[in-house]
Amino acid sequence: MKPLRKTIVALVPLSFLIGPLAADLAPQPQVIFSKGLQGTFAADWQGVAGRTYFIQWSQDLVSWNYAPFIDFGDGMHSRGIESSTPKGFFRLHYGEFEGINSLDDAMNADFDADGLSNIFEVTYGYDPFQATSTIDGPDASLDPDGDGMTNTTENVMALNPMVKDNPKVLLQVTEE
Ligand SMILES: [Ca+2]
Ligand SMILES: [Ca+2]
Ligand SMILES: [Ca+2]
Repeated sequence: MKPLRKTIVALVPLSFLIGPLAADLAPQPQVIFSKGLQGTFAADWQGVAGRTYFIQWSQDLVSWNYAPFIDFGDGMHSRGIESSTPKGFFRLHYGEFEGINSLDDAMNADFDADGLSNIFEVTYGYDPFQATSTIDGPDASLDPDGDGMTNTTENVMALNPMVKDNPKVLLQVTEE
């Protein structure tokens, strides 16, 4: 019989507040993190009406990344998180924001006003609360796939900024 995986995962059920109304917020029920099969984890928590939720993960408790989804509102929220690393920390990041009344609002909003929607940022590894969240420069002006279209353009055109899917490049004609 094979020994159990030596993977050690520290689950940090931290919750913390963001947003201007933090002082007046209702208590946030604790997140239940549980270990699933094959390096997956489940996060379950009771939502509070009007609240926007993110999950962050970290390998060192210093640098935090956003999981690629956003949740909103009351009811039970359940998310499976895949982890390819031997050790990970997770925490819930939430807040209540003016004008955010639905999941669509939360996904389409641009909390850091950098020109990229929240859902675009968390999907592609940027921080929705920082305009410059990597050492490479402002999130909006980066072009990680090198197709000549900045993240702003990829976001507006609903393209994948990590794949060279720029139709202009595909149809490029060289004049002689
Ligand atoms: Ca943004
Ligand atoms: Ca950003
Ligand atoms: Ca690009």
